[in-house]
Amino acid sequence: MKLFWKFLLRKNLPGNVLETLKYAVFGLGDSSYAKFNYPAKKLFRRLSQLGAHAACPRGDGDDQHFLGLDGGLIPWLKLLLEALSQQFPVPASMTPLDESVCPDPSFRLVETTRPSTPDDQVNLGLFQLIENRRITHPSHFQDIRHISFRPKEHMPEFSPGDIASFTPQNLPEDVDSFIELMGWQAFSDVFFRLEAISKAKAVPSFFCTPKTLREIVSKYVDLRGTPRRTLVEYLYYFSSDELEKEKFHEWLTTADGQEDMAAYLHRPRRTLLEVLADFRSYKVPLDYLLDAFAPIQARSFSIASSPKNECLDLMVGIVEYRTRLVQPRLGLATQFIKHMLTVPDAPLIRITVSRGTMALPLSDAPIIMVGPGLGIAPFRSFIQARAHSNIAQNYLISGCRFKEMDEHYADEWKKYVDEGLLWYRVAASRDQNTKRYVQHIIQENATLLWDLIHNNGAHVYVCGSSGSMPKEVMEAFQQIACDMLNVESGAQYVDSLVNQNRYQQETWS
Ligand code: 2AM
Repeated sequence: MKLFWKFLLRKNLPGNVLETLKYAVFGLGDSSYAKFNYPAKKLFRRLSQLGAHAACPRGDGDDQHFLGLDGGLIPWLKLLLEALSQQFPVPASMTPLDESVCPDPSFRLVETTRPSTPDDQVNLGLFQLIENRRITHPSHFQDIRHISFRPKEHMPEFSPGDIASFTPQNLPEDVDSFIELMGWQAFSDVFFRLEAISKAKAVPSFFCTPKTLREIVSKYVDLRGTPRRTLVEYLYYFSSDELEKEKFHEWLTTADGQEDMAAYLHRPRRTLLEVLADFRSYKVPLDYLLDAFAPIQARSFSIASSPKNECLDLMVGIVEYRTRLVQPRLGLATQFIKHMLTVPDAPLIRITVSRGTMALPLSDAPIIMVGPGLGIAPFRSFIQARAHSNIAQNYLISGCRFKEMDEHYADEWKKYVDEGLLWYRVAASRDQNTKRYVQHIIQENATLLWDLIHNNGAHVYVCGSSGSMPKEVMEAFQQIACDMLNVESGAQYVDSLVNQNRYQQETWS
């Protein structure tokens, strides 16, 4: 993408290459971020400036839409297909695709014998849980966990600011319910290997060794997620009851139907298990398992401990919320962490580490860390790592709701403060009548922070929820620059910090 973008910015683009180009752009993004679908917007505009012809208007996929990315994609695809079929009409000799005929499955599940070495015996990347402790007060509304794992072999290499990912598993009772709903009980303990039928699809690495159906369902099928539209397509193909079939058909093909489907499925966040329990006449053949059902996605968390420690720590917020359905919505990972990731019976889990977006400076320059709530997680890794090498000049500004309830790791910070390694301030937003936030602490300490940034080369890090916090924190730093430099706006100054990689942000929604 970078190369392509550089090419598009060239002053001397060869000839009129782009004047004959027809293009369409669909962005994938999340509107809770300030620069929502920025690359897609810029790309669309640049191509149009260069004389290329848009086949249809730009589409915006938005993770915040109640239908997920499909909310933008489905209407946009319709526009695109209409535009394309006008420009490239389908010859009369070709028969259009018959949507009522079920496509072949992409894979075949072939019965096989028990493998000689179950892959669980490969210890690399496997971790044993040693602690899963609630760190918010028992009467606080949020359940935030400190979770600690010890590697079976050795700690993978990582740097402070990096990310750990693991894939949660379904609860055994959920696995049983699913197998029963699908009528696949006879296969529960049979070993299967997966063969690709369609050349377009590769066998996922999870299936590298034979597994029982129970293990496949438990570790691969997302039973608690809201099903995708594809599931409804397969329920349509494989249901025998005319009324049920008609309903699925309407959901899939009409505008009113799509609204009905959203009201039933997406808005209340109905889970796959709940949906399957609501209908009775489907009989989905086992080979369609990977086509019809979505796989469990790995969850990523900022690593909250130093790479030099024996254990790898994470800070995890338990997700639980209500919709109009009677049962509260509990995420799959939440269930896994609450009920299966418990000492001493926790299964070994595979953890992979990857690069985060933030990294410590190479030098001993001061660091200013702004992390309300769970945003503090990567900073625990930063601080532990720097303390280990006796590097001082660590400035931490955190935020909680009530000091008694959710001021995370306060004792640990106190220890570092006493050792002279840490400057620590916390904004407790609800301990008084007026809200007190991290940006207030920044304002109150303007002289100190400015001296660190302007005269001592400090690096600034901001981590936390992507709502208005990152923007307001940046404005607080801009205001300091504006006041100290006596200029009209401090935006340019903070932009230059961003360009020097001295103002890094990691935010999520
Ligand atoms: P609140 O929920 O009381 O409004 C961690 O989530 C902390 O960040 C909470 O204390 C929360 O306060 C606070 N917070 C919420 N919105 C914020 C914002 N725009 N800027 C800074 N902190 C914010």
